[in-house]
Amino acid sequence: LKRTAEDVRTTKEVKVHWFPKKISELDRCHHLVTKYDPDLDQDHPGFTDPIYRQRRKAIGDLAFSHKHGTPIPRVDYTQEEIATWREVYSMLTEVNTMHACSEHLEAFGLLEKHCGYSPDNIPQLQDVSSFLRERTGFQLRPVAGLLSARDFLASLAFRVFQCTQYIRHASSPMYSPEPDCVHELLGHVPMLADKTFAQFSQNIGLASLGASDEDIEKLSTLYWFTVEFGLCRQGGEVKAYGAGLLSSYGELLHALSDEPERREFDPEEAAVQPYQDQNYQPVYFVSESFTHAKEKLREYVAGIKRPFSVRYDPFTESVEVLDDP
Ligand code: TIH
Ligand code: FE2
Repeated sequence: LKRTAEDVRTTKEVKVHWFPKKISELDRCHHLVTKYDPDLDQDHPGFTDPIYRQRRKAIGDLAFSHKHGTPIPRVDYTQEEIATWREVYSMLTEVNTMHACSEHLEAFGLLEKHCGYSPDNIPQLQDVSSFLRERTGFQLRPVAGLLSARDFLASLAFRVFQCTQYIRHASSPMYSPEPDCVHELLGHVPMLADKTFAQFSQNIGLASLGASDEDIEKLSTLYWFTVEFGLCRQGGEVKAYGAGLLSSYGELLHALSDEPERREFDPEEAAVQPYQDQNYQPVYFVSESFTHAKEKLREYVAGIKRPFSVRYDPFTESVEVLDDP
């Protein structure tokens, strides 16, 4: 286990991994995982496209120099980027109308009305962030690529969603192995506008602060099978609420077909289920409702051992650390 000089020491003299205590400390939570970087991954659809790689770098640099509390820079998207967006947008709005959960569809209508969601426009993160803040207190912050699980989950504790700003390669509009603005804006953002879902997301984040590497792995797997690939039951039908489904037309149809296995959501089980991150999932978990999923998550989280507890104070946007007696 890696220890740094900044690891905190609780009064019980147990060393705990460093974690942010106030929202501005998220400026330090930007460690990227490079496995899908178009510069390094030969299978990335943009690997052999120097113009794409250059563009990615320019947009990524905006994120690297971002500081909490400053406006998210606006990106002037090219015609080619808008064409990719348009293609996915038209396909997704069609299939999502049939298969997305009601919370997603409701928020999507509002985003079209207030945030510039349309086939011909890639919405700006700053506008979307302001919208979410009014709805659920969530805000966006730009990130240059796939983040480490620890940093990503930590930001959720503060109702901050780290959000990529570049778009997938034009040759692969229907599926991307890594997050991009299509995935964030069409998959995650509508769900983050729902109060119960926002609380569910923050709870996973709070549970992750200072957690052991093993628990981080379990929480990110749990996140994977809910926030990314979760299904739920509504009006006697199975609907999608996971962002990885709502942003990928190909995987959404796969998830609802006879091919994969669908199981009742149980956090103990989902936390240790092996997952697939290069291709479609072989297993999905179905929840009764978000309220139900949130209750189950609460029970699961209560079983995680930490020598302290945390409480979020929305007035100071900081985490209070309480030593357990
Ligand atoms: N596969 C998703 C898409 O094509 O939109 C993107 C991701 C989901 C989960 C991680 S990246
Ligand atoms: Fe995601």
